[in-house]
Amino acid sequence: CIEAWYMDSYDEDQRKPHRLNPNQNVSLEQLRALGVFYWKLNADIYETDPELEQIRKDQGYSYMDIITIDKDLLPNYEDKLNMFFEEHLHVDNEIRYILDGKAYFDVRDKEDRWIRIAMSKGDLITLPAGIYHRFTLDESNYTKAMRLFVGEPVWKAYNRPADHFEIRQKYVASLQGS
Ligand code: KMT
Ligand code: NI
Repeated sequence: CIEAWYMDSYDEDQRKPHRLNPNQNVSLEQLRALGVFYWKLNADIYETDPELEQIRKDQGYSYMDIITIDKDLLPNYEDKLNMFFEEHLHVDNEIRYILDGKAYFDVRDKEDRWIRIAMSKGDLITLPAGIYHRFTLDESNYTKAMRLFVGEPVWKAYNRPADHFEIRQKYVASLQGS
């Protein structure tokens, strides 16, 4: 299962865990209340996995590609990592399935505090459209991830502040009472 926790506020080295002291974990239930959903799959068989097929069918994830985030394999590695770590939102859900390696997805909670979600092989996560988030590698500096999308992919990221976006207002409204 994934582990998630509230982050400290130190700026140095984004690849470190940045846990609070004492640590404050965040449950899957708390993540669900933010619209973040999680599946555990068998990444060894991702090419033929019927469970993945079922999720893609149920959720309409018609598009998929694979991104390898590695200094020697990804063009413009540093620029891309810097971009991914800028706090941003998308007008569509962000769906990522970790096939190998590790990574952190950070999401803002209702009180605007950072939650760090530690993803490793076999973890599939969906971040709702309109949530402020960011992405980083951890200290192992490598991940391979499947990107899924409903229809033609739109990777456009809007850096914070993007509060005037309709999707942001819709997302914030969806948090009421959850
Ligand atoms: C995003 O928009 O935050 C990303 O695409 C993160 C990198 S994909 C593993
Ligand atoms: Ni994103």
